[in-house]
Amino acid sequence: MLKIKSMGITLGVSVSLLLTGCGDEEGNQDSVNTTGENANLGEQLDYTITGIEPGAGITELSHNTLEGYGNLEGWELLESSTAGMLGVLDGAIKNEEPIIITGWTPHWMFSAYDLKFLEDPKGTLGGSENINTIARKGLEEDMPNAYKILDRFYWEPEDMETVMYDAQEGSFEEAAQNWIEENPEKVKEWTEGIEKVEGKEIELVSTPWDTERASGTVMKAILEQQGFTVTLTPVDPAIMFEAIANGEGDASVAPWLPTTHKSFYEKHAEDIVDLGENLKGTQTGFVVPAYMEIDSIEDLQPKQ
Ligand code: PBE
Repeated sequence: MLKIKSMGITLGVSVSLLLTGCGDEEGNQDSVNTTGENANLGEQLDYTITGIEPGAGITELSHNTLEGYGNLEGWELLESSTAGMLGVLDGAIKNEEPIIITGWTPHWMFSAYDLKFLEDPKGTLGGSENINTIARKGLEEDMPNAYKILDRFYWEPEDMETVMYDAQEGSFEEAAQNWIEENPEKVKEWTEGIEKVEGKEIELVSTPWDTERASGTVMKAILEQQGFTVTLTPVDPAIMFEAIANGEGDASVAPWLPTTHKSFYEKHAEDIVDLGENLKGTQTGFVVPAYMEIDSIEDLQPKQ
């Protein structure tokens, strides 16, 4: 059993914590869509980027961004939770107020709202990225059948989105099962010719965001169909890499690379096996509602 289980993760920091950071913006709403928007945008936002969990890769990248851009002098990142960030985003959009969040795709926020990524000329938040599969050293020898499936696993952002959106209505387990039933040819590509096992235990380690709940749950169901007994444990990215590196976990389909999880990856690169991409075309960055005039991080003004 995984020791990391007990460490858990906190996703539930309250929205009120976020709200205190957002200050009173009411008096400033009129100026949102005027030409001088960028000049007082910082003031309206209390020089705050609305972030997510402290342990997320995007949180580290955001801190690097605040340090890397001279014009972000005096700006702060408000760390909280994904649910809290989404609550604040929803409130801002309902009132057509400005907001800057740390966002990513695939995520339903991009279908629920009209959003845009701010340009990031310094590239500190990364451009288009991928999600990779990693395994512990020795997994190939110990569990060749599982290893082959993990190695072959590759799908498109649309597949992941289908599972994520479907799970909004029910559970990730049901959504994964539906996707598997509707995509027999893909599942066959990953499992064809691979011998089944009887109850062999495998520990998948993942992160708690919907993208990885989707991929992790699909992989769990596929390995179960092949006869494995599968544990899927969501933890912070740093702990996920550590667990694979020290052999407590067997594999993960959750690393966002080359940028979002770069620092964790580099720390453990020698002690993990990288099986390459399982999905191409993710993105993380600073995200704003499309009604905001601002287009680039460089156009934000430093705190006076
Ligand atoms: N995310 C979603 C995660 C990886 C998947 C971008 C919030 C992160 O920042 O670590």
